[in-house]
Amino acid sequence: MAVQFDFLAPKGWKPKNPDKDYLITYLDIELADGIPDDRFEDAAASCAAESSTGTWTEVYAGKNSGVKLANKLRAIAYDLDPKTKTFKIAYKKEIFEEGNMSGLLAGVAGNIDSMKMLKAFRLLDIRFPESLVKSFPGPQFGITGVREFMGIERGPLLCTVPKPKVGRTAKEQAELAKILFTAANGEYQGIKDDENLTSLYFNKFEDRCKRVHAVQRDIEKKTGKKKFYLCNVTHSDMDIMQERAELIKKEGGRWMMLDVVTTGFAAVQTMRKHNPGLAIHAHRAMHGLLDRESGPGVHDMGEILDFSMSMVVIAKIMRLLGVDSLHGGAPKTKMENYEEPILIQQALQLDITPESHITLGQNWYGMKGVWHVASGGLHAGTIGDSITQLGENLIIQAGGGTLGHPWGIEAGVEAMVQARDLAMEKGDIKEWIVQHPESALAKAAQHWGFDPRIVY
Ligand code: CAP
Ligand code: MG
Repeated sequence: MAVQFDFLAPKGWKPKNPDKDYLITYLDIELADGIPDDRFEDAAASCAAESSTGTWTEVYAGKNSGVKLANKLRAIAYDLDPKTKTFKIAYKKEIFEEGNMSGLLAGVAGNIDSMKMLKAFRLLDIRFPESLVKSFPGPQFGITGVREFMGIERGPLLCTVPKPKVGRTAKEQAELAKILFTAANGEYQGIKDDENLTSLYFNKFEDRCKRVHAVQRDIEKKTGKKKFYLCNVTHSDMDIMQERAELIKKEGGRWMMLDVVTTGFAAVQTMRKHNPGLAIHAHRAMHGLLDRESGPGVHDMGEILDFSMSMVVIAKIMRLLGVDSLHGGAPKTKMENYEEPILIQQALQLDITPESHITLGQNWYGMKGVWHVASGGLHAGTIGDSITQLGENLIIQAGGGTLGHPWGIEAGVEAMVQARDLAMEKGDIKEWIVQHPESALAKAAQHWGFDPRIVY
């Protein structure tokens, strides 16, 4: 119950100059069983109260109570839609500390997702005002900076995660890197650690980092073609992560990989701050515990069942905190997408992200764009859709889809390169296969088809 201050806007009210003075959130809720629909306004006002300056009961309002400022800084619920139970909350920007994402989220997504009044809650989007956008570092390299150090002007970058996920020794992983970097006339760019490969007894971080980067340096020298290794520094000890990042730099690496959800927002911002000059690849392992919504209405404001925040919100946060690439979902992956991947791509890459029926849009004031990573059950028969739908500033990752090619690893690499180049030329894959029946791509399509193989 929102009390003491008025947290509900009059009908039709909209914030003036939102991008100058307000942070806006967009929420979708379901009222708890037994709470009648006519309490929706109260629920919206309570969300505004509990996430800004209010609480459940009237409190002392006399001398030194802070009530005057609390009233001035109170958040306002507006744009209420009783049919879809969606609404927006406008927060005065002064209620947030600039450059502090953890503090900000403790407000806008802190307690309200635990209120008894609700049985489901989804933070659909956050629109950040100019001052807050500019208070965060953003990507150090981004799309343009990575294209520069890779020496690649156009087209997606292709890479592979060794599969099995873990099991290779550091030496064996370096040998795989050699194959990936030399097959298909060296037209393949990268190798990536899996999200759960850190420093294990049979594959120590230091050993792996040295061996794979030695292969990278050697092949770059021989071929003149730049390669990349998304080397996983993930650890719950920030000092160890920093040491690992500095070893990558010392070994001539250009990227570090971070499991950004399991390490957390503070870790991402701190690694960006003390970055020894590496691009940051963000893996989102465990994001499903934050953004999974199993309700039928996740795409169209229908009924929701869970407590979650959208992947659009996570993508915006990661762009602000300064990652250079982020897994964002893609068409035809083995993983579930709760928002259309195009919405993630637009939040990661455009200078003006447009609004949509479930998002608020965003002005990025020139902040660099982030590579969208398409990954998860992809293979040469399906990557074309990612390029067609999401554009060319993509890192396309295929682990099983490359290493599982029936003719072997080199053929897997070749098929991926053929599929990428064909999609860049807007060619028709089925027609191309008819004309090239003996190709690695034809074999891949014969083996996996043109759709994702949903195995789990
Ligand atoms: C893909 C992957 C990636 C997922 C992450 C895996 O392997 O290495 O971690 O794609 O999901 O472990 O499953 P395959 P998302 O290429 O062999 O499927 O990109 O959705 O965050
Ligand atoms: Mg993985």
